[in-house]
Amino acid sequence: MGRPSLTTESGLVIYGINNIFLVRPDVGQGRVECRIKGKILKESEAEYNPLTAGDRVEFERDSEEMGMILSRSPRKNSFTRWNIKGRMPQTIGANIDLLVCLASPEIPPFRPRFIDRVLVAAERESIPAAIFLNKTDQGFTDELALRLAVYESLGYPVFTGSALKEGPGKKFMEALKGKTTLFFGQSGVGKSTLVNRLVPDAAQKTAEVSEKYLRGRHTTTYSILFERPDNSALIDSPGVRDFFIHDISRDQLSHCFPEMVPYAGMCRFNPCTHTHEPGCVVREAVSAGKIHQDRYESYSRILEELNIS
Ligand SMILES: Nc1nc2c(ncn2[C@@H]2O[C@H](COP(=O)(O)OP(=O)(O)OP(=O)(O)O)[C@@H](O)[C@H]2O)c(=O)[nH]1
Ligand SMILES: [Mg+2]
Ligand SMILES: [Zn+2]
Repeated sequence: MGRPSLTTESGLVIYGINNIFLVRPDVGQGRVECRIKGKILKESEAEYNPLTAGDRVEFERDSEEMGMILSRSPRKNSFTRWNIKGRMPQTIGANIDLLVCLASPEIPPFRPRFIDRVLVAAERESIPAAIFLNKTDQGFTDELALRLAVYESLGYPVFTGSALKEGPGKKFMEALKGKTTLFFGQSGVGKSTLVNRLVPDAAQKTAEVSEKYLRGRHTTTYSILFERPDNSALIDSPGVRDFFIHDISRDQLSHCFPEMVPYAGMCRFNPCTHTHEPGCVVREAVSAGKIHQDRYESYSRILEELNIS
């Protein structure tokens, strides 16, 4: 058994922790544990974590199971979370075909404001987004149904189900086919439970939501990709408590609200922040009930934050 020759291979990043990256080679079986050759990738010099689940890389092996990453292939897109007011960016998935924002009705509580932020971030990256309301066994009120209908009317598919009890349903499974889907959401909404349901040998850790605070326990700590036999892949990601919108300009923000897009450039002032300016067609649309008040409220709050940061 000699040392394998140094040929360049390509592969898919399954996860990265502490600068060790697990790569699934495109050709052949198994997994290769890789480090980055020369410690820094030129494609990612300014980034907090250079590689994440879903990235495609070129690597060379120094043994059957160990190797060195030479480069990162250009990304179609990537999804980054900025917690603590934009001070700690973390890329949690790359080359995503669908972002599913998971939510739950009660434990943890349903937070449309949080969902709106995630949708804005997805729009910004042009990543198609959908909502999965999990834990329907914990209750499903008419009010919640109405709130979800708003998202559906905006073109975001809405799925409901229970990862733990009856499963996610056929419609959801159809939507995942052939795609790389990122599961994202507050801690404790059931992302890992859903992954375990859909990938029988995933064995992702799950943990009960704190009864006292109705918050999850941040059980998943790094993004990890699972491939399914139907040519789809799922990325489980670490849950967050808050989600901040960061590197987006104030003018750009309304482009990330699909219901505001038809009014682009129609206000008396241009640019218009759609907050106080006279002759603002967006605010007229809110008053006329064409834009949902609550979505407008999310817009205003994010804009306010962008002013401060
Ligand atoms: N009743 C009910 N409980 C669920 C359902 N799905 C998940 N849970 C429970 O919710 C808790 C949190 O689930 P996890 O899968 O760990 O949540 P997560 O979103 O991965 O959380 P983080 O990894 O912290 O982001 C666990 O106790 C699960 O058993 C469901 O459909 N119904
Ligand atoms: Mg989890
Ligand atoms: Zn306006």
